[in-house]
Amino acid sequence: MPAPAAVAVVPLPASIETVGDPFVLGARVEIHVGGDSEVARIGAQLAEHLQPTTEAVLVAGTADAERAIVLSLDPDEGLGAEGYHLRADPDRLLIRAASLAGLFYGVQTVRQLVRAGRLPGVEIRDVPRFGWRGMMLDVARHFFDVAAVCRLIELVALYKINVLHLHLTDDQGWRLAIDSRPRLTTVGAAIQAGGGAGGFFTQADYAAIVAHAARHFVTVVPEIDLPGHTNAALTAYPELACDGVEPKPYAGVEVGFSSLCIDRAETYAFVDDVIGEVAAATPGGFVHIGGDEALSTPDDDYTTFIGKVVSVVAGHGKRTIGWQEIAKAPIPPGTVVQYWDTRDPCQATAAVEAGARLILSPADRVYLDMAYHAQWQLGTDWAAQIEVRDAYDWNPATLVPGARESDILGVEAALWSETVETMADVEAMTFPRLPAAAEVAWTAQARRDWFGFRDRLGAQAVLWTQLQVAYYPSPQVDWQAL
Ligand code: TNX
Repeated sequence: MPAPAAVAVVPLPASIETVGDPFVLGARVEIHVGGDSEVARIGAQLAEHLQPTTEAVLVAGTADAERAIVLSLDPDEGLGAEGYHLRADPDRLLIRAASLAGLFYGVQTVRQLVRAGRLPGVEIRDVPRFGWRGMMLDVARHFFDVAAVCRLIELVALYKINVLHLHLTDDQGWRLAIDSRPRLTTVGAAIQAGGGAGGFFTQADYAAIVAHAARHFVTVVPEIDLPGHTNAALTAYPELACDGVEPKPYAGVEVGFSSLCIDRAETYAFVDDVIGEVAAATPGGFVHIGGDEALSTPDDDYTTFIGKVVSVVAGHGKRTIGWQEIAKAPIPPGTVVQYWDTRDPCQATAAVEAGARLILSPADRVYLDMAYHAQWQLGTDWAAQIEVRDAYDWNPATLVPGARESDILGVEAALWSETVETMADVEAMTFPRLPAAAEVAWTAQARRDWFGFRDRLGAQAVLWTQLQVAYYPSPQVDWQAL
């Protein structure tokens, strides 16, 4: 068994040096937060994480004290919009950043560094490779409630994930209440895959998720999947189907059989109402329109429809994201295309040529619904079996022919929920592969290697045990808590 990594931070920071003796927390420690109430809030989050081993007390201002933790916002610190500088000496633990996000990330690093009441003496300067470090959760096939989503936000924020993409609608269910179209959830949310009772978020629930995400520096990206994956919407409003026939609720897991009717004014009134409410409820800059697997929408109709929907999104003040298929339509520069189907990289190349930027979600690397191995009970393996090393060992810069580093917004791991029913299922599929994807997104390629990652990952089990995360103890890793 290899020696446990002394400084086991995931994702690996941009630079890290050992500088001397550790910072010992002791029974009581002060956290100095200056005068900014937002910094104080981040300090309070740190204090909470240090419980119950250390009583951490917040001190406004920057009084000089022995053995204090100091959080300080400094516009001149550099390291960009998300970077931070951390230094642990015997008498001081200093976190400085130009932004609140940077301070928050410094705190996440501290959570991973504290072992047995102390932090090793280190100096870290850290900055991410990509600005988009996402996790997608499908709440449509199986529904996950506010508490589950909030717990997931907390767990992924520890790995500096900054986007939560919610796949809110699909054939099996529509999961977000839309005031102007109430039947979407009074009718369209009744069931879920397998036929059990469904569920949905009220707008207040959604606001609670957005607020919880914001406290963890996570932006929520809502996805309304159009024009396919719409059986649930059609059960609620059959007039949106070309044949006008009300379909049955769908409890299976096939894709590609449903479509909105493309050349009806009513369809665009519907899209405008829905996107308008979703945009108004979402502070983030993006709305995801799906666009995937519209196999029963004729090609011409599909391109017409996507072009119109992109304008609708822009009309509500947001930028469009769509799955890679939207690159078949003329998309304006500035559109974001999410690459998933590695059998068809040309769509992503075409998207880049059209001036779009890419989010990389290669299904054979970061689809968290893929099984780990042949005996694994959950998930599927249409793209691959994905062990943690597979999720780690790839380079975003060489994935899509013709896409340069600057064409890539970042990386997003996606958890589809056809087979994933409980929070324990979510956690087993997400951990440890999400931290692998997070490091792919955060850490420069030249600094990454599997063996170093493996040892730092093994140390995360200490935290996961405390947090009662139902992770998959991959045999590729020596787990420290086992
Ligand atoms: C493909 S990826 C889908 C989803 C499925 C997933 C299952 C994508 C954009 N569409 O509808 O849930 O595969 O792995």
